[in-house]
Amino acid sequence: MRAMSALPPLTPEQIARYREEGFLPLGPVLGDAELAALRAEEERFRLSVAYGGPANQTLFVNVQLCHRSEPVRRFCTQGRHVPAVVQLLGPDVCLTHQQFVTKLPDRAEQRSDIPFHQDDGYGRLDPPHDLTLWVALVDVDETNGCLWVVPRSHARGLLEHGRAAVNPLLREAAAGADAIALPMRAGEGVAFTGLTLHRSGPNHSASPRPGLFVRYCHPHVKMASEGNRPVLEDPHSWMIAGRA
Ligand SMILES: O=C(O)CCC(=O)C(=O)O
Repeated sequence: MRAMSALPPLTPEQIARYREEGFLPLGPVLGDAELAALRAEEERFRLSVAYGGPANQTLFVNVQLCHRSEPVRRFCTQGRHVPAVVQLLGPDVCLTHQQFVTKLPDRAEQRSDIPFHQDDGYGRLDPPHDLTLWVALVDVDETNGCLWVVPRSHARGLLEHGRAAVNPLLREAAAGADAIALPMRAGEGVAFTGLTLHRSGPNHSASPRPGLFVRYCHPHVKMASEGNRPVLEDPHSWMIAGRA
């Protein structure tokens, strides 16, 4: 049984690695009880929403859940990763987006593939002063759709995104060949910048692959994809450290 304990503060080397590589594995960010609660919440939301997609849809995304889920709210605002987020992004930090992303088994197909993109290629923040935490809610590897990242890609700035070939609802940016897979154990998290190219492959296992995506930003950024609205005017934005 894994209990919750504070993450040790990030070392200067870890912080430098995040700045250079554009991502940083944080190790376990969930205890067993929290992991079970978040897995139950993921299933509750996925099963309660009438998705309008095709009958054979395998990619499910449920967004902005803090006001509907105490376990999600507690994790996003007080999780053991929060001090690390403050070290990497702070001292002033705002929560701006959360979502469960689940890939049901794709059999031999690619339907739940999420092509390479930057998070700023979807919801652009200006300036791009943001960080995503992605948490595995089951063990993930290349078979069931783990994350892939392109180290140092954040240094290329915001890239052009087009409609994804595999799914017209998704966007895609050209990536190059130097991506690395990030296999993770259930409950582990990885932090990456909003400009870090990443993707996740299809789920070729026999079980669902749920993940939790949480995006933080500086409280003064503007939501460039939404008419330059200040992020704190969005009802889903919450201060979690420092001040606005
Ligand atoms: O959960 C995943 O597989 C990846 C999600 C992702 O990359 C995103 O939502 O930007």
